[in-house]
Amino acid sequence: MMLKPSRLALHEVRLRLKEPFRISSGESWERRILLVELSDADGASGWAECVAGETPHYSPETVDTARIAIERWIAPLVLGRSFQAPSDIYDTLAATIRGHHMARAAVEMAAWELAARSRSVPLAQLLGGSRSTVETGISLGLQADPETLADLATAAVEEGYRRVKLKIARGRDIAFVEAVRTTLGDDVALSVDANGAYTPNDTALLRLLDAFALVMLEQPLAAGDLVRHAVLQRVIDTSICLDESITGPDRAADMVALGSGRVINIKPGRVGGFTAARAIHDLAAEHGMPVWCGGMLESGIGRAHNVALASLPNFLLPGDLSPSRRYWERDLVTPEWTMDRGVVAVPTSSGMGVDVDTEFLAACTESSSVIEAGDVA
Ligand code: OSB
Ligand code: MG
Repeated sequence: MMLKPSRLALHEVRLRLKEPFRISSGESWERRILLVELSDADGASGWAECVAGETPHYSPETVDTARIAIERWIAPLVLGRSFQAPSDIYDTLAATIRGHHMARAAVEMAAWELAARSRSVPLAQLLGGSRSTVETGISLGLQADPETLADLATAAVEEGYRRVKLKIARGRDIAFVEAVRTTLGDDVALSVDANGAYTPNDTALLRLLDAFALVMLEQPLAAGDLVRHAVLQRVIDTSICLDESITGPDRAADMVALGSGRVINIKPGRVGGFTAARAIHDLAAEHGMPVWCGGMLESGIGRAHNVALASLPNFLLPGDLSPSRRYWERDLVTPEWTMDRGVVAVPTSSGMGVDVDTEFLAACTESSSVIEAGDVA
């Protein structure tokens, strides 16, 4: 079945998180969320969420750069053309545009959703998913003191989360992790995420984390530091997981070749979309390397895409897939995402499995623009 996108609508939505979320590289509260609605001439449409942030703290891309990239360079390559499959859109964009992975991913993932809806199959099935539920972990932001963090971690375990991830930063590391491990006991799966806060000079400090039986240490060094991560992995016991470093299948292959870590956090929106996410998943599986699905404080639209991807077989560790009510007073989709005893159900209805609440979306929309095939011919 051919894919022929003819119209792309961008909706920028403002949605305030229930509380600020702090990581080592910055804080997020008032989210600006860029949504892509891709339609074909038959009137079918697919949705996706761009995971670029408001500021270039996590990655060089932002909501503003993504909008420019989509309007000027990506939409003209996609609208009015025919593609055999969504992966052809990935190939076209990858061959023509350097960088802008998050902007490219938003359009590619909307094409996957459009393809799933057109064929009346669940997105998870189209992607090759094999599970009906996905285990969920929580990512806890930086807190002022270890006791507050330990209380939040305790509450998360009581809610049913299958893994607790703590954000760490310079000066908010060892004592914080120790307090949480002591409070939770040894049976809870615990991990930490530094978002690139450290350098090789911190190796002695990072080795102290080996005492806490962590499932993994996520992104201790900067995104470009694949070689330095490999050196670090040789001298610490804790498995390194890479997030920011893995911008596509090429970087995943480099990680495997260099030994820069043992686990990959796959966020489809970071790696250029589902085609790349699946390639990384397959490569990791070939090397016996577990992967899991991270989050980017998405609305229920981005979450739907993450849940669909996380249903693939080598997603062996719980994902950062908290339910809607953890982040939002009201989500942009119906039904909202829920978690039952630490698992999220993979939708079985067509497409991403949830519907955009168009009335609420309109109420939250700051600006929209539409690009049609004719505009770019
Ligand atoms: O590093 O995984 C990260 C949020 C924003 C930017 C980067 C990260 C995160 C999270 C939150 O950890 C995950 C979520 O619950 O969406
Ligand atoms: Mg991370």
